Amino acid sequence: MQFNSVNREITIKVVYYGPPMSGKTSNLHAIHMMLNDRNLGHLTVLDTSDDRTLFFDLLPISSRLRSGNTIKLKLFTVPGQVIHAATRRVVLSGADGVVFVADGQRTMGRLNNEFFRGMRRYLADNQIDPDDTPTVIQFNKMDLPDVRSDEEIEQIRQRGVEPVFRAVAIRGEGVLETLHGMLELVFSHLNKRYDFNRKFEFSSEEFFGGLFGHLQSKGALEGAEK
Ligand SMILES: Nc1nc2c(ncn2[C@@H]2O[C@H](COP(=O)(O)OP(=O)(O)OP(=O)(O)O)[C@@H](O)[C@H]2O)c(=O)[nH]1
Ligand SMILES: [Mg+2]
Repeated sequence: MQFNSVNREITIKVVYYGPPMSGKTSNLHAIHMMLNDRNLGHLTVLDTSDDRTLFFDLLPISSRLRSGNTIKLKLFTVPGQVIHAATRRVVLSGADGVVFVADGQRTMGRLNNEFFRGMRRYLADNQIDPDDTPTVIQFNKMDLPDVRSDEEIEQIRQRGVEPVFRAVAIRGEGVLETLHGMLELVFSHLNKRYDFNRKFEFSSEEFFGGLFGHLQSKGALEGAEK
């Protein structure tokens, strides 16, 4: 987290991390489609001609609070291709939270695990304690055949400490729920660590209402509290 006292802007960095082609960039596209224009900045996608992320993608989202402070979320993705390992490490620097986008297909289990371990190692390389970093897991591509069953996902949820979400990012399903879950963790973490709510006159009702309120009224975020 960074606080700029001149323009009273609090910047929070969230990184979408995961194996190749798991749908990290698709999450950002879906968020860009669904959130209010007034909150959204420019979506920067740095990819190759075949849509593989080359360095990172970035979507800034901002929300101005009644207190006069502005919360600026910077959502980044890492490139999943094996050759871009060094870039993944750089993109994780300064991360306040990680959305781990796993590929829900059964054949991808080993790669998901490998990337999850890599993500923890790279956080540590950046002097960030992986055990003290808000992390949520999203199983994406759940529309495909031979994906993990509900029971398997439930077992994964019970074995770990991270909240787990299911998604079909290309249809936007589960994407905002995942983001909402991530931000809840990030804010409670910042609050514990820095007494964030009091110092910045932060109210999660105000923040989440401003960002997601128009969707809740449409029912698009049903189940987000789970
Ligand atoms: N069927 C299905 N395809 C998806 C889904 N999400 C993403 N895809 C497809 O999977 C491919 C990769 O998606 P990206 O979002 O570019 O994946 P990425 O994780 O950013 O990939 P890298 O940047 O190369 O690591 C694209 O062809 C997407 O259309 C999904 O939920 N279901
Ligand atoms: Mg990508």
